[in-house]
Amino acid sequence: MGINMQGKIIKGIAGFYYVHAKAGDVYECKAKGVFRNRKIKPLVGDNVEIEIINQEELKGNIIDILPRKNELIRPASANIDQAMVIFAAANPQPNLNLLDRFLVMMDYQNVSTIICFNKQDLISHEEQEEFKRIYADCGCEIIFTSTYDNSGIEQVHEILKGKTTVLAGPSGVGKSSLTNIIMPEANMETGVVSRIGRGRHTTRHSEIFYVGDNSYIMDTPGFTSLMLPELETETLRFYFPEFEEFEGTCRFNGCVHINEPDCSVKTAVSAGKIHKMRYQSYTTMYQELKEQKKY
Ligand SMILES: Nc1nc2c(ncn2[C@@H]2O[C@H](COP(=O)(O)OP(=O)(O)OP(=O)(O)O)[C@@H](O)[C@H]2O)c(=O)[nH]1
Ligand SMILES: [Mg+2]
Ligand SMILES: [Zn+2]
Repeated sequence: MGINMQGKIIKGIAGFYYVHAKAGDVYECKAKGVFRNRKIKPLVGDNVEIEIINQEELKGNIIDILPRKNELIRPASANIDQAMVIFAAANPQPNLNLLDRFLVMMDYQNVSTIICFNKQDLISHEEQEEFKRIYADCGCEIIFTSTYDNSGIEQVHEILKGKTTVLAGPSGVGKSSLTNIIMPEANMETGVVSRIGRGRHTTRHSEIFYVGDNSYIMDTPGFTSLMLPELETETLRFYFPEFEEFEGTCRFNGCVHINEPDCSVKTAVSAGKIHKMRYQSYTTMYQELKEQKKY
């Protein structure tokens, strides 16, 4: 029998799992059949026990998965402390509805999220202030970065400290560029934004990097769309912290703030107390959930 070791799965490609062992080596591992029988699939981020088959070639078998702190469906991962969702402030123009979906998705999975608008160098002060206004009461911290002039990078380091953070966002927004700055050794391929706004050296699998100080980041492939979690239409509103202070003050009990008369949320939107972009995202998602329910 070989030697056993503990480590963390940093990526999984084509049936192989790459396990970063405590001593620093990365072992190429297969998962033993036991997992398949027990219907458990190892996830990126899992802390595992491996049995070393070949120390020279750094090959091993995963023989146990240690208890998970949590498990995310999207992006598939385990033991995640927080997410940083990255959108470009411009080029490509941010799809805020997609961003809002991500916030719902993460909140649903009980993971707190930091919103990062990268490519700050491309926008004016006024445009930046508008993003701040939109997300002022969404319950997430919001930061602005540029990998071109390094603005906001100190703040990113601060946020990552001691945590495992998923970096997620659409393609071409600078996730890999940020990963490179935070951790130059990662040497991720970054892409030129093509006509359709997709990075050429697009990231194809999730990978975790140790960035020192007990901190890990997970670079993930860009997404272009996001399914909403299976929510009841009546509960969607609780994923918008902006609505909270008005909850219970509408004319109707259980008002979902869509078509009801004397709705204090709608009044707050008209008065500019709730940003209309956020409310618009809400109504779009609400309609979508309603459509889904019909089938
Ligand atoms: N202007 C500007 N461009 C940036 C910035 N950060 C990254 N870029 C450029 O944006 C393009 C895409 O960057 P990537 O880091 O590959 O983006 P990504 O999010 O990893 O993309 P995927 O891997 O496809 O998901 C590259 O051409 C970068 O040079 C920034 O702060 N400002
Ligand atoms: Mg990338
Ligand atoms: Zn209402």
